[in-house]
Amino acid sequence: MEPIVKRYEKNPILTKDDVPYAVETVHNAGVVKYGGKYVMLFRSHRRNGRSIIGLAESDNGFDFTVRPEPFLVPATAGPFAEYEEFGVEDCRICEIDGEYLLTYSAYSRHGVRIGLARTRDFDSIERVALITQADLRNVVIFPQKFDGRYARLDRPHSEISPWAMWISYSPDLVHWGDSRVVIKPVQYHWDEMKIGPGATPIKTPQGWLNIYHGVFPTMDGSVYRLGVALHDLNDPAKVLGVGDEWILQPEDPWERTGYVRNVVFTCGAIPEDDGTVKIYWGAADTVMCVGTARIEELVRLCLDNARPAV
Ligand code: M1P
Repeated sequence: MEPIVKRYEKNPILTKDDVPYAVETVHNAGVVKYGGKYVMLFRSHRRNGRSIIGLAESDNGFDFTVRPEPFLVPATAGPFAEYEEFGVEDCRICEIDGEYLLTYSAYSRHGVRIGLARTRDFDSIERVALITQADLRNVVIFPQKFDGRYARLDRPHSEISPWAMWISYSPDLVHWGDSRVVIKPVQYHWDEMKIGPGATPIKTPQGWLNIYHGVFPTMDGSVYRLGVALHDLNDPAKVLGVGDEWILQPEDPWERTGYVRNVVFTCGAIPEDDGTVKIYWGAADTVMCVGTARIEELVRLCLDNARPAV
């Protein structure tokens, strides 16, 4: 049977050997199309174990060239510095009103929270606000406003309700609220331990396609896989379906071993005019990979074979 996600035959597409400065990993990249090119903001561990964000560009979405200097490194002055001390990670990119909004994990002795920055040209970058408290990761912003408000999927955690997906809204990108839970892990299911928003949601005629990660605990450690959910076009808090089956799991050697074994983790996907989507994923927190899927098929998975959302 044909896989849902067809892996690119030349994976991995980006490794530390492609980076012209010292890093140990290349993974968990947000991707967007800008100025006719694919722009990738990837995470790298430095040898002190802390992460920075680099930028790579491509004409075809497969062959990327890394810029000589990192794109986003922890702030050393100003209000962000205290919260980025341990590194910046897992950047997502959302284009809205001609602006590219970047949401990234900011790590510090106070925990992990989300920083929001913006750029119009991928040369200069402006930090806007820290938009969550600790400990909250994996924020993706919808590339459209709803009744004048920005909307985001995020991933809080509590002992009572572990690592579920929530939605929150904002009038100005700084103040967020009206939060509601939208999708929870399902017991003894491939995503039973935790789930988290992955790629920036993709608009389809049937709804917003949300490609997310789910984690299953085993005696051999956790396994990170990817799945899909569909949200209502006008009311993204309404989930139309969550696909029962994963769409991608660690299988290639570079997905099964590395900095963290058995991980496929997405922060970005690009819909194409031919009805396919390029899904980008970090493999074993070490290298970047890409594969293609048919958007219609991913939507059908959500609608025809759904598991409960909450
Ligand atoms: O090592 C796998 C992933 O673990 C964390 O993801 P999450 O908290 O969402 O499960 C993050 O550290 C992520 O960067 C990493 O890829």
